[in-house]
Parts: sequence; structure tokens; C-alpha cells
Amino acid sequence: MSAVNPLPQPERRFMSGNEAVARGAWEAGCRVAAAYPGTPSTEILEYAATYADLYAEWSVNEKVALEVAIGASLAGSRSLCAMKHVGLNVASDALMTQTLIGVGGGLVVVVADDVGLSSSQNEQDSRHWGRFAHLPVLEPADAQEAYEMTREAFTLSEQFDTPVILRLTTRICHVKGVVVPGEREERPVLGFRKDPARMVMTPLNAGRRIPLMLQREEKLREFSEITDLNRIEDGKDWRIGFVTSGPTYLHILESFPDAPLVKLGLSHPAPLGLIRALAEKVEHLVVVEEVEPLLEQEIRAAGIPVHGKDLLPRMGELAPHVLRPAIRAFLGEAVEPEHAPRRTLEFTVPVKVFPRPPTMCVACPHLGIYYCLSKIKNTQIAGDIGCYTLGAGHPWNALDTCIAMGASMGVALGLDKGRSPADKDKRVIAVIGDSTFLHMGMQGLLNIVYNRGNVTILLLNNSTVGMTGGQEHPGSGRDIRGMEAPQVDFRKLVESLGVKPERIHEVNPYELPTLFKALREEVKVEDTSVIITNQPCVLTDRYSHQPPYAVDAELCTGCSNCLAVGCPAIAVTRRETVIKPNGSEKELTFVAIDSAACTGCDLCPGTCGPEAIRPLAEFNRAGARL
Ligand SMILES: Cc1ncc(C[n+]2csc(CCOP(=O)(O)OP(=O)(O)O)c2C)c(N)n1
Ligand code: SF4
Ligand code: SF4
Ligand code: SF4
Repeated sequence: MSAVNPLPQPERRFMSGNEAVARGAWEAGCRVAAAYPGTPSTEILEYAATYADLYAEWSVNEKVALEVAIGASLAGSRSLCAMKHVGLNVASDALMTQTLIGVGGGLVVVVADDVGLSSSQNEQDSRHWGRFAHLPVLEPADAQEAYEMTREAFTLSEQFDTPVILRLTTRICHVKGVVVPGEREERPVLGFRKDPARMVMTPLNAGRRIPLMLQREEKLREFSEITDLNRIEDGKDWRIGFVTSGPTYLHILESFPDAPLVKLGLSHPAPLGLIRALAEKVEHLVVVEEVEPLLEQEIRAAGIPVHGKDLLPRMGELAPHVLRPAIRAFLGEAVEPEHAPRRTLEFTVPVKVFPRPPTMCVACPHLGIYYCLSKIKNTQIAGDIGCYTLGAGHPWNALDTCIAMGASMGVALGLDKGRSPADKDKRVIAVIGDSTFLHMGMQGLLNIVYNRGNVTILLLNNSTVGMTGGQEHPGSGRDIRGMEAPQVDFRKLVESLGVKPERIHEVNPYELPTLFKALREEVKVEDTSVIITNQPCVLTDRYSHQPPYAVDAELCTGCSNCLAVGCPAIAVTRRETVIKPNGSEKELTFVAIDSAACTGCDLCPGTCGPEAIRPLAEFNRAGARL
């Protein structure tokens, strides 16, 4: 993406929901946007950063991102923060109090739920936060609505003096649709107005704000009945009527085009009057909402008979292939089993895609770490969230836990302190990435040091947020627009948190002997140690490619040691069972290196006793050694 958005205006554009949100925010005169990356919300800030007249930042975590947006709002600027669903758990501490304060400039909290767990540690329904924090929740059904509702969210925020939650799902974030953008609205910056009774949340002040917050929610409930954001759409088939919010609206139109429905854009507070009006006209009312039965419970509590999760699943997307058979069966119609559409080139060339488990990239700097960890015995390894979570899989099987961003630190200390007598010789190790460490790991390390933990921490510094597509962070030395920025020195940071200088090692993760030595030494020491890696992610421009390797088939003994590295450039060519002199069988696994993919990282040659892995330059075109 270029630093300056080239979008001429106005014209029809093909945009993802994430791009549409950024566009809507910019047009609404938003001046400050902050986020921590996370699928499926990451691109919102990447697009926002393309608007030169909008301040955009990667914050160190979602709570900080929300706090930056809160500060900017109180300063009188329209502001936005964006995060994935689990990010709002992190930010919620600030959210739950900000709801009492209200806003200066409009404040929009964009949260993207990964419905269907395409890339998340859990599935959550962020609409809960609207109920919990007494905040309005907007739910667009497609990219055009994502754009429009972002603009509308700023207006509502100022009109009702409230932060507004814009709830997206993966389908909205990533699916592209036609968007007709408008023009940027220049907004006056109102300025910060001192008002401690409103903004300093002492118990006394906070107590006085609670009734105001509840009154606001009631006003929003009345508004919800009359706003164009919510509407009844008539149908022809009155056997069943639907209540829908977010992308399920389109799924219903596709599956039951003749059914009447209530379409909710402002889904909390819900317009129960509007819903009752439809309920009275149809034989059955069914709520189609993804994940939790929130609307369903509210509608039932209002005395309106309704179906929902008794017919539809409580997890995953309610796409047409899920919706159609469930509703048809309920209507007593003949039901054909339906399958999820294949995510292949179904409509062009029928290709078969070989099922491929997620794995790390060729030459990933995390490979060497997991190679070593898989060889060290007697360990308990607390993992964390990032590309390195894949260390839990084949061939390393190296992680014992993975829970939440930064959790490896606390979990490792807990494993240490809570160990059973039988585990007294187990070495507790924690593995954490650089961005995760800055997000929420630092406090955990401080806690380990303070409580004299016997934990060896592997801090995998690859100078980027690899998992979410290579964003910058305070350890990368660049900001969201790629400009030079102050850079954290991890050794100094770790030392300042109290780790003894002699217990800190900086290692090149491609140097296996150094890595093994540092690990073996530190797991034996009864103290807190930190081993920091220092090589960049292969997919960044910081990585430098070296001449590739190939395998000399004449020398390869089929020992399969190199496969334990887990580099996808190394492939099995054949297996052979041989009988050993003692009569037992042994399986030999012969390999080849895909030299076009190999980056020459130098990791696997160190695992090959017979030195069969040689520079490609030593081979002729036919694959024979020169
Ligand atoms: C609370 C929360 N916010 C964001 C994410 C999305 N996410 C997953 S891993 C990750 C960071 C990975 O970066 P890093 O720790 O540097 O490891 P790498 O992937 O580069 O190896 C992020 C932002 C998340 N899972 N949870
Ligand atoms: S994106 Fe980078 S950190 Fe992630 S697996 Fe690939 S090389 Fe490793
Ligand atoms: S480590 Fe060397 S000898 Fe063993 S399988 Fe790999 S290339 Fe062949
Ligand atoms: S040297 Fe080995 S580990 Fe490194 S990229 Fe090439 S094949 Fe993979």
C-alpha cells in the first residue's frame, strides 16, 4: 500500500469491509486511529494509514489502542480503535469505565469477531460487550454497510455521548463488495474541556455517572425503534419471519428470498417493538444470529415466542448451507443434505488441493529453536501466540500450553511454583515472540523475576508481527507507515525488568551449536534466564537470502535428521525398510531440497552427519555433484 491513498472521489469501488471501514472513518473526519493487529481486523489500520491527514498508529496492545482513541476523543477529535475479538477482552478494562465518561469527539470501537475460527484461539461474540458496557452495537451486512455504518457510528457517538461498537465478522472484514464512497467531512476539533467530575472516575464521580449511562441506553432503545438502521422487510411467505443482524442478512436473502424479516443494523439496544410487529404477522419467528443467542434471549424475555439456537448451531457461520436445511426441516419440508462450498477454484478449473497442515515458512528463524526444544528432554514448555505456536505441531511437538497473548510468562511461573514432587527435575521453559512480549509479556517477565521464578524464556525476536502479516512494532524500528521509529533494545529491556545480565543471551537461531549450548546451560541454572534470538522473519525485507542448498543423493543415508528441522523446502523422496545386523527393521527416509525455495539459511546442513546437504553450486544441471 502506498503512503498516500490515491482514491479519487466519488466513484464505485471494490473494497473489503476493512478498507470500507477505513474509508468511512476518514470521510467522517476521524483524526486519530489506533490498533494492535489481529486477524481479521488488521487491514483496517493499514488502510487508515494510507490517508495522510489521519494520524494512525500500531499501539503495543488493544488496551493502549483504545486509550489512545479515548484521549483523542476527549481532546475533541473523532477517533477510532480497531481490534480482533480477543483484543476487546484486553481493552475491556478501559472500555467499562469509558462508558461512564462518554466522549468528546466521536469514538468508535471496531471489533472483528473471527466467526468460524479462521485464525484465532477461540470464538467469541463481542456483542456481549455492548450489553455489558451499555454501549450501542452496529452490525453491517456487507462492505457498503461497513462504510456507511462507520460514518453513522461517529454521528451516533456524538449524538448520544457514547463510544459506539462496530461489530464486524471475518466475512465482512475480508469479503470484497462494491462501495460507493463519498467525500471527507472536515470536522472542527472541539478541544479538551476540563471536567473532573465527568472524567476523573473516583467512586463518587463514577456513581453519579451510572444513572446517566443507563438513561442513555434507554434513549438508544427508543432510537433503535425509529432509526433507518433497523427495518422490517416484507415478504411473500408468512410461515416464517427472521430477525437478522450482520452478514446473516445476506445469507437469509439468498436462502429464503420470500421470507419477511427484521434487519438490524443497530442490534443493541434491540428494537423490540419492531420485532414484535413482525412476530405478530408470521407463524414462526426465528433469530438468525452468529455465535450466541443474545437477541433470542432478549426477544423471549420480552414475551415474544421465538426460535433460534434450538434450530441453528451456536458456533461458526450461519451460511446458506447451514441455514437452509435447518429451517426447511423445521418447516417440515424435504431436506437434502448440503455441504460447505469448497474453497477452491470450483467455478473455473476443478483442481484438487492437497490437504496441507499449517506450518512455518521455509527458513523461518523459529525452526532452529524448535529443533533444539524437540531434542531436549524433561521439559515443560509454555507457549504463546504467534507463528511460533506452530511449534506445537509436527515435527517438533514442542509446546505444552498456549492460551492467550503473553500467557506463557504467567503459566510458566505457575508450572514452576505448582510443580509436583514427581516433576521436580522438569525444566520449565516459556516461548514468546517479540510483539507478544511487548503486548503483554513484559509484565509477566517482571512477575517471574520478582517472584524468583526458575524459568528459561526464549524470546523470539524476528523484528515483526509475523503471524498477522508482518506489521511493525516498537522492536522493529519502523512505524505503521514504514518510517524510522525509536527501536526497543530487547537485551536492555529484559535487563531493566530485573533479569541478571549473565542470564541473558542473544543468539543467532540459525547457529544450532550456540543455541543448544545456551539452552542446555540455562535450563540447568535455578534462576530466570532469557535467550533472545536476533534474526528477522523471512517474509520481511530485512531478511537476506543466501545461495541455496541441495541434497547429494549419493551421500544421503536416509537418516531423516534434517526433517526434524521442519523446513518445508526439505521433502521426502522415498522410504526404504532395511534389516539391521541384529535382525531388526529400520526405516530409512531419503530426502531432497527444493532449491528454488531454499534461502540458504544454513540450518539443515548442521543436522546432516554425512554432509550430504551441499551448496547447489556444487551440482550440475542433471543433479550430479560437479
Ligand atoms: C489479544 C490478541 N490480540 C491480537 C492477536 C492476533 N495475534 C496473534 S499472534 C500475534 C503476534 C505475533 O507476533 P510475534 O509475537 O512477534 O510472533 P511472530 O508471529 O512474529 O512469530 C497477534 C497480533 C491475538 N491472537 N490476541
Ligand atoms: S511469517 Fe515469518 S515468523 Fe512467521 S512462519 Fe513465516 S518466516 Fe516464520
Ligand atoms: S540429514 Fe543428511 S543424510 Fe540424513 S536424510 Fe537428511 S540429507 Fe540425508
Ligand atoms: S538451508 Fe535447509 S533449512 Fe535452510 S532454507 Fe534451505 S532447506 Fe530449509
